[in-house]
Amino acid sequence: MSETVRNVPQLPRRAHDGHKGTYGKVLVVAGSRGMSGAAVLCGRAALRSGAGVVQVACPADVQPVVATAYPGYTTLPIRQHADGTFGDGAAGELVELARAADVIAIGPGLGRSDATVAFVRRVLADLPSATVVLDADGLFAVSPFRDDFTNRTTTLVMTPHSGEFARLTGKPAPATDREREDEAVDFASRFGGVMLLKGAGTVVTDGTNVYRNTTGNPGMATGGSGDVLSGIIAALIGQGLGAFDAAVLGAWVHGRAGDLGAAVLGQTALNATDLLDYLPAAFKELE
Ligand code: NPW
Ligand code: AMP
Ligand code: MG
Repeated sequence: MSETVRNVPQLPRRAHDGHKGTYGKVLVVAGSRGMSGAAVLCGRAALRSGAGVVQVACPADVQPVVATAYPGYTTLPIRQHADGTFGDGAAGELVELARAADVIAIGPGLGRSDATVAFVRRVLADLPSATVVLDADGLFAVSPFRDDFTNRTTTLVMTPHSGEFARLTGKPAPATDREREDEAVDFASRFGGVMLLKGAGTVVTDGTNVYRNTTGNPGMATGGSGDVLSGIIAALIGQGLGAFDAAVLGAWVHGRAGDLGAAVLGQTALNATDLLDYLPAAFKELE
C-alpha cells in the first residue's frame, strides 16, 4: 500500500561557515558529439541548484566545447578511440573519479551506440556505494531494466519520460494518471531506488511514498528540459537530501522555474536555458 506525500521537503540551509566542500561534489557524465548541450544544461543546472563543485565528464571529442560553454564547472575528458568509441580503461577511470564524488548524474546526451551502452553498464556495475541519477541515454543503456545492472550498494534515481519508461519496462507507456502512478510504484518497489516518471503531473515514488508534482507547464515540453532536471536532483542529493526527497524537491523547483519563466516569456517561447535563468527565483521562494 503506498502513502501519498503532499508537502515538499525543506531546502537544506547553508551554514554561515559553509564552504564548497560542504555542499556536495557532483559528477555529471553526459554529452556526445551533437549533444554537448545536454552536458552543459545538466552541469549548469547542478550549479544553479547549490552544488559546491560540479565536474562534467564527457567524451574527449566534445570536452573543449563543453568547457567553453560555461566557466563554473570543471570538465574531464573520457578517453576515446579514433572512431569515437571509448578507450580501454575509460569506465575504470570514471569509476575512480566517482569515488571522490558525492553523487553522479549519468546519461543526458551520452548517445546510444553499443560502445556507450557497454560503457554505462560497466560503470554502473563497478561503482562503489554511490547515489546515481540515471536519465536519458543512461536509461536507454539499462532498458529493459534488470536488477543485476547495478550492484546492491548503489541507490538509483531514475528520471524517465513516458517513452523512456516504456523502454525500461518493455511495455507500452501507461496511458492514464492512475496507471502512471501504479506502474511507477510497482517499478520502484520491485527494483528499489526512486522512480520519477516525468510529464504533466510528474510522479515521484520510492515504492512506498508517492508524490504527484503540481508545478510545471507544457512550455517545458522543449528540448533539454529534462537534462536540467537531472542536474537539479543531483545537486540536492549533494547537499544532503535523501534520494526521494531530492527527487520531490527537484521536480517541484524545476516546474516552478518553468512556471515563473512562462509567466514572463510565455509558454511558446520558453526554452531549457530559461529554466536555468528562473531557478534562482524558484529557489529564493524556498530559502
Ligand atoms: P513520439 O515522438 O511522441 O511518438 P527519446 P529524447 C516518446 C538528449 N537531448 N516525453 C516519443 O514518442 C537527451 O538527453 C540533448 C518525451 C519518442 O519516441 C537524450 O540523451 C539535447 N518523449 C537524447 O537527446 C537537447 C515521449 O519517446 C521518444 C514522451 C534523446 O532524448 C534535447 C523520445 O524520447 C535532448 O534532451 C514524453 N512524455 N512520451 C542537447 N541540446 O544536447 C512518449 N515519448 O527517443 O528517448 O529521445 O527524449 O529526445
Ligand atoms: P525531457 O523529455 O527529458 O526533456 O523532460 C521534459 C521535462 O519537461 C520533464 O521534467 C517534464 O515533466 C516537463 N514537461 C514536459 N511537458 C510537460 C507538461 N505538459 N506539463 C508539465 N511539465 C512538462
Ligand atoms: Mg530527457
